[in-house]
Amino acid sequence: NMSKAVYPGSFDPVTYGHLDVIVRGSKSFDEVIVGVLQNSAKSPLFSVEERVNILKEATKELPNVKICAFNGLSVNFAREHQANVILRGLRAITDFEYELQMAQTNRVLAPDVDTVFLTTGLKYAYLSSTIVKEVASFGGDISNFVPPQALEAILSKMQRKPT
Ligand code: COD
Repeated sequence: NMSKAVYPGSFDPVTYGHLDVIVRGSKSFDEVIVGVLQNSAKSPLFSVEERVNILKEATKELPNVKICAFNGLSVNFAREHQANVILRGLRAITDFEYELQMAQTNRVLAPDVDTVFLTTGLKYAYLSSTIVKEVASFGGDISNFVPPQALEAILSKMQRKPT
């Protein structure tokens, strides 16, 4: 009986904080399926295909991690993949209310799917895709925040050459 978790998110783009959750999740579950949300209310910098490709490159050393795009509800995505766990990362108290509300809603929608939280490695706790994009937009160095594949993608999107 395989233990499978889905890890849904926007990943616009993936940061070292997300990767920390993916790597640790891949040690606790037989398989982790990262779900890249397509129908986001936020208008993303990267298309879903770009976000999927960046994640695929950044996780290619992890054999039990798969990357998929998804539409609609996270719980349906979990069920489609026969996963009974939704994996999420908790950075700080500010994440908690939103995450708790989502987990409780998902519990009602799908009582068979549980949400499991990993607390972030302190090294990456402050990171968010939004902050990374802001720093990059002003020409700041983001190489400590995102894996090389995401760095390259951001720089080419913003028409800047790596320094
Ligand atoms: N360290 C650790 N964890 C982190 C870090 C970090 N530095 N940065 C982000 N994370 C965690 C986040 O806390 C989150 O758990 C996950 O990584 C993904 O983060 P994001 O920001 O890329 O993704 P979100 O939060 O925008 O994803 C939202 C969903 C796509 C999961 C949500 O909108 C969703 O499920 N949508 C589908 C519709 C649905 O089912 N809605 C929920 C019903 S209540």
